[in-house]
Amino acid sequence: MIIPGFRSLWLAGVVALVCLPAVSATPQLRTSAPSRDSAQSDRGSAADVTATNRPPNILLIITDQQHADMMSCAGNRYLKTPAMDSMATEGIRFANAYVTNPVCAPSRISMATGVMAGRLGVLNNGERARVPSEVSQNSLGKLIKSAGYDTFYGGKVHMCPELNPLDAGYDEFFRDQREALPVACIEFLKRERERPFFAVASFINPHDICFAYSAYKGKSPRGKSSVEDLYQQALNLPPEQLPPLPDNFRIPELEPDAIDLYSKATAVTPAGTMRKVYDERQWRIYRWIYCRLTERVDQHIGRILDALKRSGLEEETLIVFTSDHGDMDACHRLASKGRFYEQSVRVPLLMRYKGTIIPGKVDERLVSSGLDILPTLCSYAGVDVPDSLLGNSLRSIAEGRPVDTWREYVVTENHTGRMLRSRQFKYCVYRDGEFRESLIDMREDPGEMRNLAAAPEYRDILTRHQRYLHQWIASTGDEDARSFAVHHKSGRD
Ligand SMILES: [Ca+2]
Repeated sequence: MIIPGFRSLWLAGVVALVCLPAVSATPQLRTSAPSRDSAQSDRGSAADVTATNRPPNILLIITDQQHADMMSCAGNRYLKTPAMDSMATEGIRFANAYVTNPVCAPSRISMATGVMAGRLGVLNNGERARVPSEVSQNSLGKLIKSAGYDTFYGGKVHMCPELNPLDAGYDEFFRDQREALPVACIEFLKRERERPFFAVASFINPHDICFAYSAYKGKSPRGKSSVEDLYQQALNLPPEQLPPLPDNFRIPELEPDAIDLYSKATAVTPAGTMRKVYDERQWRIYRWIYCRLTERVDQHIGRILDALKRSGLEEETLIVFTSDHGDMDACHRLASKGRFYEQSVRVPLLMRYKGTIIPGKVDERLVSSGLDILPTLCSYAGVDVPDSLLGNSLRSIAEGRPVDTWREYVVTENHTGRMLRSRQFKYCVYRDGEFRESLIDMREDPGEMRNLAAAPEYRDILTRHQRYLHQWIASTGDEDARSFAVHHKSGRD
């Protein structure tokens, strides 16, 4: 719902600014938003919209298949990502941002709607979403457009017809998702305009890592991928120039059966086959290629950031950066996505808005990229979101205001099962297999090597997490999960 009179208020503000003496039209006009007590209360913030407080431009940058640690600023020593690092240095990095589903279409549908894609009938790529009009009419592009923005969508979409950019609030749609995308995005954001802009730059890489197995097999990768060249380069490198194997390279004991059950031998990246046939060198080559592809997309992002700076728009533009899911990156001898392991479900999430968002902060709270990005952007645009949405705006946290309450857990879903991440533990339950549950102590075992689900001393913690999942099912209408969730037995806690 649009805040009544909102558009005319900020347009009036633009006029007022033009009429003010030059000395008044300086950045100090951008006042801090009023203090709020909880993240819930900064969903759609009418209070922020004053005649002198025009909402910022918004740039949402999305990469494809980049896990949270694929940035130098997250401590990765095997690649250099200066553009991403600059956003982290000048803004906030959410270190525990989880996708709602670790594959493309459902994750992106969530980001575009703020809704768990499973409730729209999509738990895996290839499933057709059923998007009711109350959801599509309140999707990200439409909401931000309703706040009076000029809107642009560039690059990868991969959602459903109802959310095709030109039908979902975007004035313009540019299809290229590689080298031409920064150029088109820069051309859009530099245009003279009276309204603020909202631009989405949705890059394909480092998703081309999907073709590494084709290169290994000597098959030509599809499309415009240059992974074959990278693979040949890597073959000629001395071993010390390849990243080492990850600390959690081993397959965990008591790994739930579903991990192998859902590995298709016919997939472009046949993770189950690679688990068996890749030797250690091949895994290190895989990691090297993944680093280079991530650096490539970082360069594209850097071009956009440079143009923003040169255009003098940096101070009035909010940037949010994330990815749709990660890649297993050789951890547990796995490639690709679709798992509930950290490398698959945890993604980068950076926000920069100079002068407003605290620079250099790292926040550890549990964030859901699919649920929280939409209310966050709407808060900055000054537009209300439907009360039914589960997500929280990240604005108060990003701006350093006290947040009294925050979620106890985030849930990631897919066709194989559910993952529930609490502050200390990660609980997973799968639909199929003899051995269907895992419980990991993420504080003690961040590499997810020890499944505690069958350990008697963790029985109460397991029960508590089973109960959390039942709470989630009841409160979100996740009837699919009810069919396979484990019924908790009475425990002490
Ligand atoms: Ca993807």
